Amino acid sequence: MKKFTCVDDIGSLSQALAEAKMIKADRYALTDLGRNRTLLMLFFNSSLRTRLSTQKAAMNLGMNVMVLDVNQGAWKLETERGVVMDGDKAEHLLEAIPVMASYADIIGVRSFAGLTDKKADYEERVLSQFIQYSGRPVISMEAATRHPLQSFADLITIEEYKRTERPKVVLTWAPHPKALPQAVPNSFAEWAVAAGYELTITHPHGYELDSSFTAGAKIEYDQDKAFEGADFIYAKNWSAYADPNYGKVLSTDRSWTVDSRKMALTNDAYFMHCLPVRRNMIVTDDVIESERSIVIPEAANREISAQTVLMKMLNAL
Ligand code: AN0
Ligand code: CP
Repeated sequence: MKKFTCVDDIGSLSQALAEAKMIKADRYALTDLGRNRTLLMLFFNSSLRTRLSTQKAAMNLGMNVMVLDVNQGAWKLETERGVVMDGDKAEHLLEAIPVMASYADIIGVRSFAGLTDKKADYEERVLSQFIQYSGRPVISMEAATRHPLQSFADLITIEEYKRTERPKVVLTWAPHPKALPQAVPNSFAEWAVAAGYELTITHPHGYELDSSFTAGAKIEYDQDKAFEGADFIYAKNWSAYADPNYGKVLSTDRSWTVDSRKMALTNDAYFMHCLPVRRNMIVTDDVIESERSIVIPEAANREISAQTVLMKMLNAL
């Protein structure tokens, strides 16, 4: 595997899920595979889970790990070509990428959508430069349009908890005070459809996602109706995708917050969220603390999804 950016990059999804299960059964079975191999993790944005779980996964495989927070301690990097660099950016990606690649065997990159230039975001201008110029396998640790390590962990979790072959999974928008990217919902929709789940997406009018990610899902604007009979509720906020409101917060309507009344409409559904979550905006305290909440095992599976991806990349070096 030369890059891990979307569901297609993983190859056979059922095989990858089987490999993940094997890794979870014994995550220290391959401690020699990554010997003398170095993972460089590069963060343009904050992280708790991705940073720790990916580092842990690499250590489980015997890799060396280097972590760099770009823009905090390292030189600020210019990412656009042709800019006269007379501002605060001291170095260009076009020099920084090959330099960093010379120290690493695999590179992980986190670079969120800027949410101002839709074209630049949806062209994945930062991630694609790493793929093009590093000469190394590249892992998306959440890029502008997708968060594949999260979606893979979400599927590992659903496979562990599902009670029917084809569960009804509901991706629900929920309110948040700040503008967030569409990467997590885009990616979750793409992976859930690829897994063959019955996927319903519910959100207020104006929050339609890019249809290339939601093909195969049912869109239901009535949140209560969407929740009926659900086996899994996957909550997430995102900002508007559709023009002219790209990247904007159109609503903070707390009638969309996931609460116990809504959970009671479901088929005793499990509650999922990628975290970090804002309590009593996205979900009420009682729902996230209930025995149906699986947000902690979901986050724990980030180690497993990362280790599966790293194993595949190491095997292909
Ligand atoms: C980010 C997002 O919504 O994409 C990261 C989620 C994993 N969330 C926040 O910035 C709060
Ligand atoms: N879910 C997730 O990616 O969390 P972090 O932003 O903390 O890495």
